[in-house]
Amino acid sequence: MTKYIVVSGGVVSGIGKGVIASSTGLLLKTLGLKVTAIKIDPYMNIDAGTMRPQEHGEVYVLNDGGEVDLDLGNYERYLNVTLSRDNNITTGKIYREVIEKERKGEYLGKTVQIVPHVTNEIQDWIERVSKIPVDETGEEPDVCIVELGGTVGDIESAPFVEAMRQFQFRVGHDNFALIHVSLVPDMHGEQKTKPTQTTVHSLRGLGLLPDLIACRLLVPQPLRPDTKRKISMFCHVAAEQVFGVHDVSSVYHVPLLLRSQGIVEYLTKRLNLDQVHITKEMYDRGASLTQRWKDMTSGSERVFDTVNIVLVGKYTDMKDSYMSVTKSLEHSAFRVHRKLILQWVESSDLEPETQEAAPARYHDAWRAVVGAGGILVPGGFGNRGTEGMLLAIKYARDQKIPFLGICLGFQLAVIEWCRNVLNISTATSAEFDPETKTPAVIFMPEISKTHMGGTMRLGLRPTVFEPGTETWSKARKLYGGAGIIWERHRHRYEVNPEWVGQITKSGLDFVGKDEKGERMQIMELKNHPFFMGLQAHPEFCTRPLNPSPPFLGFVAAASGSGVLEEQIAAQLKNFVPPHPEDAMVSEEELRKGHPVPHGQDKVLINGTGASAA
Ligand SMILES: *[C@@H]1O[C@H](CO)[C@@H](O)[C@H](O)[C@H]1NC(C)=O
Ligand SMILES: *[C@@H]1O[C@H](CO)[C@@H](O)[C@H](O)[C@H]1NC(C)=O
Ligand SMILES: CC(=O)N[C@H]1CO[C@H](CO)[C@@H](O)[C@@H]1O
Repeated sequence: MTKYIVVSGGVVSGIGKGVIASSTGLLLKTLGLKVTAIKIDPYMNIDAGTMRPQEHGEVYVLNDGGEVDLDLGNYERYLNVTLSRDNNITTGKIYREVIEKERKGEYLGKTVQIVPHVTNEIQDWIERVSKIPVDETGEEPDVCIVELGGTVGDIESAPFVEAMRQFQFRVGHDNFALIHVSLVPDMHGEQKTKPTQTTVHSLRGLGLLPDLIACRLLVPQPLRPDTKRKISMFCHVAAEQVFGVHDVSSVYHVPLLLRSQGIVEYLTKRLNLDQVHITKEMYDRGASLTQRWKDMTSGSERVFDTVNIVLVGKYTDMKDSYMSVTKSLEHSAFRVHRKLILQWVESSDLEPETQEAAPARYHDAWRAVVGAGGILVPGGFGNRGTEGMLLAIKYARDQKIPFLGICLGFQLAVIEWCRNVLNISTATSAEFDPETKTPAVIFMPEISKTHMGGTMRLGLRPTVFEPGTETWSKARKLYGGAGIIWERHRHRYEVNPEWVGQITKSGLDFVGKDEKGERMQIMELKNHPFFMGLQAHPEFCTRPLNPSPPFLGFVAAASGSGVLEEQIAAQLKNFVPPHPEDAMVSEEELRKGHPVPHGQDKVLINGTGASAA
């Protein structure tokens, strides 16, 4: 029987419910349990791809091409699992399912209502998805964390709260626990419990009893014993059921903070976790995870050397849209024992027009770029600000500063090369100028089997390294020397295959291509400390204990001499892909024309996203 831990929120959203939920999952993993996660987003969208990144942060892409909320990224990273688009439930998806059933006559003409039809659909969905294997064991998970987005009491979340109320009886008391995350405001040193009392009160009114109350304090001071007692008393729970989660130096400390307050013991008792069968192998794995996590967090505290990375992008004031990029840099910095100093530069600030309009901004932006240990140009949208990115790339190339280009950043590095090395001054992307006569980057959709016509290239795809690259390519070595690697993609535009000959001849190598050799996927410049670009989004597959290889290489190169060589040697020995075996297909199968993992070719690969590069 699967154990369910529902994590709900009260008072306000955005106080780190996702981190508390994924930290809880991680702690259970250290016991040797197999853990999966489901995120419920109580809004009507069916696909995160259609939402504006300014409003919602990053669009996170899954192996199966699902475009989801950045919270699923949190779970994949903490739990080292591979989730599917079904792990994310929105009101829109549930309603669509119910309406489709109604159209097919499955309700036998009865009146279709929120209760029971929508609430049943929610419960069925959770039960079904919680059983899908998500890790290298290929077995059903033991525990499923269900994070309920929004706050209890919202109109939007009402059907989900009711579904959870019923669900506790469906699966039984021993298999259902609820963690309620609440805010404890700190007003001039006084910790206020009233909001928590109110939200727990309304939770009870809706028929849900909290097993644990996680009190979030947005200050570095821990929850005081008297506050804890007060909450315990007024919320009718034992003191051991009240947890404090104050601000800690990094989110990676949150699991340790929760454990020190006894969450593992509590949940073990409450859910009878000691009766779950755990193999010796899983038990050992859990123990080693505990140790490695501790080493990572305590190691990061003793670090004094810094690595200075400049991210040249758009929406840089919406830092959430680069969540996975930031995480990849963070994980890499952990590995190389450096403190990450990340500076955000709005790319248009680097353009000559800004020099006239806002000279101070222009100079600040350039000062950051010039002082950078490494320059990163991530994925992005549309034309605005691309000239600034091109200037930053040229600077990195000329001045031999480590550079990493992701998706649009990769395409722009190729355009910069065509303009400034091949002297094709009008070289550009068909995305910016559909009429251009000199397209270095063209529209090149993927032909979908299930969908008529071309669609966005979305989801896990292989990259095959060119023969001979094993001797010199940094990218290949960072991936442990593998011949084929797998990363997630999300794009419609590609390097123009007709230009590849002259680009390669002039010295920029495409070391990795798709399985047919038609799409350019990894570029690298020899005679440069580190100059690499990827069409894929490797940031979606980074793990705290297994940083994304290109990011690791980039951060290592930016950390000073010798560090990259050290990391390459370590990767050649130890690199493990973050994907379970069956997410990837063998070389022979690729040759026989299986460009996407089994099962996934049947999935609707329907990019609804905005004009992603
Ligand atoms: C591009 O122009 C530069 C400077 O005029 C010249 O040195 C270089 O050879 C040219 N490159 C090509 C590929 O024509
Ligand atoms: C993470 O998952 C991958 C694939 O499922 C597995 O090969 C790897 O060993 C896991 N890593 C850790 C640290 O558990
Ligand atoms: C099994 C199932 O219901 N899958 C759905 C998950 O959500 C996506 C996107 O809304 C649907 O396309 C699937 O049918």
